[in-house]
Amino acid sequence: MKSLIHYCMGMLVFGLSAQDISLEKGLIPIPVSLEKKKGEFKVTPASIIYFEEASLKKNAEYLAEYLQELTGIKLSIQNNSEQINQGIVLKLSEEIKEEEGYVLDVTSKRLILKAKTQEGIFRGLQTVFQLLPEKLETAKSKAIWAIPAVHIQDYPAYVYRGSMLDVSRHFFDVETVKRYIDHLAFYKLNTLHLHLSDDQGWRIEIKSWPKLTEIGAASQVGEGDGGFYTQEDYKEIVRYAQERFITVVPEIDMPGHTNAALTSYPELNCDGKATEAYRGTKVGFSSLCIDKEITYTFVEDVIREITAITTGPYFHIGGDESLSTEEEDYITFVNRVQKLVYQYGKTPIGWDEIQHAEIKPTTIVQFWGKKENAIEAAKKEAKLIMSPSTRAYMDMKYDSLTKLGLNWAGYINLEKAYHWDPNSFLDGVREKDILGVEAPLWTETIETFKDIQYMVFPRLLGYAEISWSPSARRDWKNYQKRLAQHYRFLTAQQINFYESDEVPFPRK
Ligand code: TNX
Repeated sequence: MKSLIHYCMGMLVFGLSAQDISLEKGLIPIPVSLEKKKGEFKVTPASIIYFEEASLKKNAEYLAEYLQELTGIKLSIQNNSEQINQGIVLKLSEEIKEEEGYVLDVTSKRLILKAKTQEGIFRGLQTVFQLLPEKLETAKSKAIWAIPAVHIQDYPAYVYRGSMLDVSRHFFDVETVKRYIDHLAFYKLNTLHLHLSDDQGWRIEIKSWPKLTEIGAASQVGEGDGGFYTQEDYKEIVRYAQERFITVVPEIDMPGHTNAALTSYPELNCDGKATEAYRGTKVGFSSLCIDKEITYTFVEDVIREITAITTGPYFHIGGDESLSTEEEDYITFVNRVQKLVYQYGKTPIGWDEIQHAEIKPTTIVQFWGKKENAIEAAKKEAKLIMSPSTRAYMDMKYDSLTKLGLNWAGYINLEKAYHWDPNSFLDGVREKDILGVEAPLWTETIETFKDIQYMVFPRLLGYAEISWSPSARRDWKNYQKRLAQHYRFLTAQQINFYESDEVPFPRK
């Protein structure tokens, strides 16, 4: 009897999956290659998740927890190094050459996910999640979750695939940042850049300079009390991100965008007087005092304390819009700070203006505004992160009707956000100059997680695809359709997203 019920349910699920999951259409980012096969693999409460090496235990648990969260049913996991011909198998394999690459083989008997690294397995699991129906049957007696039979080979186009969250203009607590990290993970992004300081607020505890958070964290744009991360909070964010193979890039923006520090410590100002807290949205009015030695003691302390609790290889020094710093002073400052970052064992990243200084070929330049800066940086052999404000700024309004956001870089609808190629975006910047792509979310107008989601979804999916999928696989028309299919995940996850008319979303 039971097997009859299973059989009927199976038919039902199969019937659903046949029209619901037209494979490629729902997958974002689109895989490098995908071959549909006959049949489907049925996950049931009795399915076992086998992992062949102990190092894959976390990935096996992650898969089990993901399913448990959706269904309440926990599959068992098992370390087993023998050849397994049934069930779900996670396996490290030398055959796969790309660090984050994976191969997924689904037949009616077995789902096997192979990768060179744990990271690759984690990326592949996101594909598995997107192949599952968005709503899973949760009654234990009926639970069968079907995954269509398929052979997928996949790896990323760029090693750096990120998003920036500005926690300075408005502060977002640890829980919110974790939810943001979950969103990034689902789309195979691997970097979270946190903009931790700006004129409006200093957001990370520095033990040797306690007033930065006693005074400098109390403000934000408009109303509200601001806030900050203790070093323990920050470590928790780094740990949570790391579990998802996401690197946190901390940014301390300097020498401009430093009013919060200048309010906290009078001695950092050239005239020795503390500035007033700032809750507006103007840019370019503040500067650390370039000629004072204490400035460099301060910067070194900050770099030392933050790098000590940052596991990733980068430290972002900002360097944008230092409009009240003389050019010569700016260069002196960036040269010194660049050296400090290397001294503490990290690779510096800076906004594109830093190319005016004597940057090393290993220093990374984040292009946002001036193409001449990007071209010069490439000439100096520095690698670029592509974040063109006219395409990749998620704080830009979608169109004139968008309530949140700004429009100084223009409106960015979904097509504009998706339909560009980093490798040919700037004459003079070639593929080999590019480390990756990052989509920043500045938060002058963004106050809540719902606001974040509205500006990010669905544009973020486009950036994820640009940074993961090869350009030959990217196509706006096909993407529109897949995005419409993907609607099922956006709604199932209760994401507050922008229902653009550019996409044939199913109407409720
Ligand atoms: C420019 S882009 C800035 C930020 C603002 C943003 C608003 C860049 C490196 N600096 O300070 O928040 O515009 O869109």
